Amino acid sequence: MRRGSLVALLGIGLIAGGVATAVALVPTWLPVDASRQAGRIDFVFWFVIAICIALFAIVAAAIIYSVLRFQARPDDLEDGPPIHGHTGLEIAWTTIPFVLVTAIAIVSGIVLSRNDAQGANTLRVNVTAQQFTWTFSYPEANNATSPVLFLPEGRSVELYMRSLDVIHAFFVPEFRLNEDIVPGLVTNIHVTPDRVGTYSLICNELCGLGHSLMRTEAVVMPAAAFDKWLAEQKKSNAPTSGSGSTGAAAGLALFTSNSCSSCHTLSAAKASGKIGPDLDKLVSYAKQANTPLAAFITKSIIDPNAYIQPGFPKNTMPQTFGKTLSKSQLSSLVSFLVQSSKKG
Ligand code: HEC
Ligand SMILES: [Cu+2]
Repeated sequence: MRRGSLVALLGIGLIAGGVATAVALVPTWLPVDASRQAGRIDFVFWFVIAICIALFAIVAAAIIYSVLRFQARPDDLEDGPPIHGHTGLEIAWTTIPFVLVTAIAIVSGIVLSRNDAQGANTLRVNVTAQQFTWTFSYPEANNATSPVLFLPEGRSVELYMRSLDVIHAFFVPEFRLNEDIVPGLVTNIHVTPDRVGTYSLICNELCGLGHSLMRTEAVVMPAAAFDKWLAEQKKSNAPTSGSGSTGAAAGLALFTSNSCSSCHTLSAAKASGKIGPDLDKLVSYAKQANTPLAAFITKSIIDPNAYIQPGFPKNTMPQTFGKTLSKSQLSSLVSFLVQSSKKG
């Protein structure tokens, strides 16, 4: 090959590689990373991207150079010279990809096993996913529950995840972690948060009409603040303190934490969901169904398909509240709805 051709090939390759590198580096493609796992995942990601950019530069150089250099003149009707392969080239283009893919596999394997390695003093959190809400429960705090995932900075956390109905998936982009939650299985995921902040926690598996509403937050707190929070939860959830608070305030909290507000309108809860009936009109719905108000509400929560409000879809309201709400939670939710709908 002539020297000029080599310089041209190299020049085209450098320009193509430079453009690809700029596209990879200049826009901020990824959210901040907020866990030790995220840093490692990003390393694999950039490792693969770097390989891709190099390959792209080589291929682009060969193609662009060939298109320019080996064009046939309009009056050139000759066949091209017969070529019978090139053993050296074939060995090269088999060996190089083999080495690259093996390198990616090794790097990924190391990262995955490091990401799963728990530190000392792992915090366990039980995660319950259901259409269309998240519940996080802390065994270290007498199983206190929270609709938001609170986590300590710098401590190993193992999440044990269950689904009460269909397949969901746990995803926090800033942690770069995603895991399916499958009915009948307990799946788990390990995370060591390392940046204080509030990140969105998303269901990442289409799970029904309310899927896009199945979001909450992962809040990473400084370790001391988290320990304080956990101790408070532990105290207020102590087995001796009875079945928890009841009454309107508790009902309102349950209404929000069970994501009733994402589907229903209710002025007492400042909710404006449109997927289910307007619960400010419960009094007239109960009359229509010919059932006393409290009994109508209770039945509608534990067995939503027993009576379908005309004009609204069946099998959309979660069928699981009868299982997930305790008796006292159900009764405070019902009395809250009775009170607020009588006002409305
Ligand atoms: C994914 C959306 C969704 C969620 C979440 C949801 N509902 Fe519903 N709800 C509906 C739909 C749709 C209906 C109408 C169909 C039916 O009657 O089952 C309904 C019906 C009802 C009814 C009966 C109203 C009537 O006129 O028939 C009550 C009461 C009710 N929901 C209360 C609640 C409460 C309390 C919660 C939270 C614990 C809740 N819903 C959560 C969608 C939802
Ligand atoms: Cu989901």
